Amino acid sequence: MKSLKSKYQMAAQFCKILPKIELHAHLNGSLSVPTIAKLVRLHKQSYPQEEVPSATEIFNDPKGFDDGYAIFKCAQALVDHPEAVKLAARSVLREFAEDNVKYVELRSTPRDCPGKMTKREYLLAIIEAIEDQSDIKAALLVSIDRRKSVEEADENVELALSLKKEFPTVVVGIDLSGDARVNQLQDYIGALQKAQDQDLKVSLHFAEVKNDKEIEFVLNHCSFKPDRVGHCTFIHHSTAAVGMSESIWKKFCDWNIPSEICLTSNVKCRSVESYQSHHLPMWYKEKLPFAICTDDKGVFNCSSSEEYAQAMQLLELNQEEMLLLSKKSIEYIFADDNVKETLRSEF
Ligand code: 6MZ
Repeated sequence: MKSLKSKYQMAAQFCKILPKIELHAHLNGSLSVPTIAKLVRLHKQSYPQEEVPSATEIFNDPKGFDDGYAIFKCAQALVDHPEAVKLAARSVLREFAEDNVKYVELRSTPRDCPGKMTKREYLLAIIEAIEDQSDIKAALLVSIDRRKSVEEADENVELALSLKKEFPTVVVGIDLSGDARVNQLQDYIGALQKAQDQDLKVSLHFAEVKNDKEIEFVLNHCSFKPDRVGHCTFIHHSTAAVGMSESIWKKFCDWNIPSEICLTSNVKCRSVESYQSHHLPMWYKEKLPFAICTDDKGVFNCSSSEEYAQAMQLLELNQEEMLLLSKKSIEYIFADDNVKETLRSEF
């Protein structure tokens, strides 16, 4: 009998060479230790009068959502001018490529840093990094932070729509993210619907924390339907605990919208107790569409290969089944059919 550890190591070796798709990666959560070191140096050179976050703040191993959000804040303080944004995006793209990821959708919240860059310049820097490289196919989702106002959400959608006109193959969608314990998702539906009406795809952080009101609102909405949903932790009646009815799970299954599954993120944020108790097997059992994603590979110290390996072990899949699972994710990307066709032939 092989030990769990050696089984995982075998899975990890295989998943390293497996061609992969990454559909849920927040730019400033994906910065590796070497990238952070480069960003610190750049910041000290560019703005010597400003303080940079300390190593203990930024390299903290998160033990819940609050720790995670504190680390994002540090990373964002370093990525506050176009040169830093470009450095961050280039490094993240290169690292995914080195991990044999063939297509990545980066998502990021545009930030206006007075005297340093506008939101448009922020996004242009990421677009430039995407266009400049040939190691990996990549696209961008413009994020809306639910901690910010609805007016800001509208502003981000407008910006995304205007950049989509200039860079139609790069700017492909909108993401609603940010601390799921703050504000209500319901208020942002108008902005999301506007984006979708004008051909931007929408990915929604959904049921990342227990919030039956939000879940039911979205599932019962008569006109708005996201194109993908992230996390979906508190949807199944067994994970949702008290109060969530079986009919909600049934509705979610009938919806059949692809989920972005982020195993390590959920474990480290403590929204699930362990990999073994993760909700992913229920998706597999019900044949629901999903993609394995990293969420924030820097903050949660993980990689695409490792996430795929965790899934391989949890679902007890063989190599053939794993290749099939990875290949299936191509169907859920927001880029157009030409990109899908090229990826299908590469896998
Ligand atoms: C919700 C998350 C997140 O946009 O500055 N973000 N939102 N749930 C999560 N799960 C842990 N992980 C990251 O990247 C950092 C931002 O992405 C969102 C948060 O709004 C965070 O501030 P960008 O590139």
